[in-house]
Amino acid sequence: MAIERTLSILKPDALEKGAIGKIISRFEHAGLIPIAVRLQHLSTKEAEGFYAVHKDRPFFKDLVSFMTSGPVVLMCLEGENAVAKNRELMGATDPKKAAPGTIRADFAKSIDANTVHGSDSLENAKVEVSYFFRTTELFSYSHKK
Ligand code: IDP
Ligand code: MG
Repeated sequence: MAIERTLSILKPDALEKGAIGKIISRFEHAGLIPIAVRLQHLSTKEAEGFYAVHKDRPFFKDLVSFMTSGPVVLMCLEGENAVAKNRELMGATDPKKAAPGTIRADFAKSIDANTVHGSDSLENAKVEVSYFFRTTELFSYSHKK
């Protein structure tokens, strides 16, 4: 398996629940290392641009409105198989369908407010990480045993 980088976003509901630390702790325990972390309140333009692939979906407006309703935590996670591992920890998009023990099963209350975003492929991860971070803002390091 290769070392990959993926984009993680803790959505506004994660911050409102006071769950930043708990969620990041799950990533760290799984060997997904935050190599860039930033709190940001997305503008409508930024959220629309980020979710441009969904622009024709019926939920697009609600998604943008939710993602701009409060600050988010933007993170680049690095580790073995990071893209798939992050998706596994997140659980299914609809928290009602998310496997027990996943972040969405434990924290999310609806498909709109589903607590976390994670890139869905290595290709998209590269695009999404560079949407929010310059390469000079990524600081690689390892966990020592
Ligand atoms: P993902 O976040 O699990 O990758 P996507 O299909 O990429 O799911 O959708 C992006 C986001 O759009 C979801 O996280 C969710 O917040 C929202 N979304 C997706 N499908 C629906 C829906 O059917 N109704 C309302 N919101 C949705
Ligand atoms: Mg997605």
